[in-house]
Amino acid sequence: MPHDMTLEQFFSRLWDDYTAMTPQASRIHDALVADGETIVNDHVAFRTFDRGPICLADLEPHLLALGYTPLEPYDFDAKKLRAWGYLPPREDQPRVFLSELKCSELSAPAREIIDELVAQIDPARIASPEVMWAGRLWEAPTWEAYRTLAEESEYAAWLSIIGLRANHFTISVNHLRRHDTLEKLLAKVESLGLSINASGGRIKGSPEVLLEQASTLADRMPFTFSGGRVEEIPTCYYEFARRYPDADGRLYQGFVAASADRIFESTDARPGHAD
Ligand code: OOG
Ligand code: NI
Repeated sequence: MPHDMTLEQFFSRLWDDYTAMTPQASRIHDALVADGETIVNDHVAFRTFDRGPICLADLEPHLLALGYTPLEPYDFDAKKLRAWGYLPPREDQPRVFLSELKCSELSAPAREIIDELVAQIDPARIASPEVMWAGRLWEAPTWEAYRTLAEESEYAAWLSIIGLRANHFTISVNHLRRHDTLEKLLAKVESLGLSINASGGRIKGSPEVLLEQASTLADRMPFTFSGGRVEEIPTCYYEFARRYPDADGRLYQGFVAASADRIFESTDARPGHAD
């Protein structure tokens, strides 16, 4: 799927869409820049359903066309998710984490709701890399359908209303000068009045697993469901990551499944109430 979008154009468009959904990200970004920091992205993440034409294998060609290399797969049994990590063609560009929901593991009613959403997708939309920030490719679901999905999968419910876009960008703590530990950075984020995802602890991972991560709780905005009901829903969040060198002195490049499992919960409708 060759296309002529440069990496810079891709991430600039992705960032614009993301910050429109996630005003807290601009606030954090700008506050750090005001402190003299240079922001480098560690990674960005996308979510999708494992259903054509938007399953992981259908979206991956856009990453490959940008020069990305698949690194390794991850599995999240309890959350019914699988994912791949990708390495960028240049070190100054973000890694990518792309996950998909294993729809066949949901109940028949939940599967039917997802099938109805996915059936509305115009397959022509998938041909352009812009699909990666296309948002919903289907009509808004009803509140009842959203709740049915949420009972089985917060991820499914979130995806049904937010659609395809970066669900977070991640600041590389390694590249910060003043806020050079997760705790210092989290204190700064909290000083802006923003909340941290505490599921599994504020800081997930450790130097021993070569990766420490933390994230905000997703921003919230009113959403009009099909039928007219308006409810406040979680949108997207910001993540912070600090990588450590391995035994060969090479900075760890992968993700850590046990930590990722908790970071997913940054978009839970009722944070802290997850399984
Ligand atoms: C992805 C959660 C996992 C990480 O860095 O491990 C993750 C998501 O919320 O879709 O971002
Ligand atoms: Ni992440």
